[in-house]
Amino acid sequence: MIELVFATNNAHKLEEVQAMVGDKFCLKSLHDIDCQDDIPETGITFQENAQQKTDYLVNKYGLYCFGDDSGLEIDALNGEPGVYSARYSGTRDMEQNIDLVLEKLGDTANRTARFKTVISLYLNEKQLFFEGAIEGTIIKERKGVKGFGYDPIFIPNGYDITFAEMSPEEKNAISHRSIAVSKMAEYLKNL
Ligand code: ITT
Repeated sequence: MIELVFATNNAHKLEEVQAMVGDKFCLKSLHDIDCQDDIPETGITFQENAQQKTDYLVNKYGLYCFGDDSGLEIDALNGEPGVYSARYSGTRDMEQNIDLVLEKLGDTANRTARFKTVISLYLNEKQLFFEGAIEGTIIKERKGVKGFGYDPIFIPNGYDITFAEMSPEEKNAISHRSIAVSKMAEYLKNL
């Protein structure tokens, strides 16, 4: 088995990705390798932030690893909140972050947006990136209570319900994160 560190402390994410990459790889979390550092995320693109995570682990521990960064890009806001998705309003409070998005959009007719994930993988002395995106629109009021983040205001194209109205299975089948993870899993399986 090849050990691969996933730059996350989210046990749920780790379990989900482990199931997708199969038993050729044994995934470890930051907790598993005793890394309690606050890994910098200062890039201006998802790719830069994802790579900062793997660069950090490679430099400090010399381990094979991957890390991801995600967020919401709204066209009428020039791609914001983008890499600032988690703290758009200056806090991590998602009520305030969503309020700010809705306030900035106001009655704007152009409400197209996408969720994006970029994964950086460092394995066998190679640096690779995998990207996933899902297009949709931002509605004017929150709908649904499932999921997290901006899910209550995002309707993916081809659907008439928000991510927050979908079951986790339904969302995971089409989400930006699962698209990026599937691409990485496909690459790892064919190694
Ligand atoms: P880690 O970096 O510690 O994993 P994070 O909260 O920064 O946690 P992400 O980089 O995956 O997580 O995403 C950044 C923000 O983008 C996240 O806090 C949400 O506000 C938003 N976001 C990402 N994926 C989302 C999704 O599937 N649904 C709703 N919002 C999402």
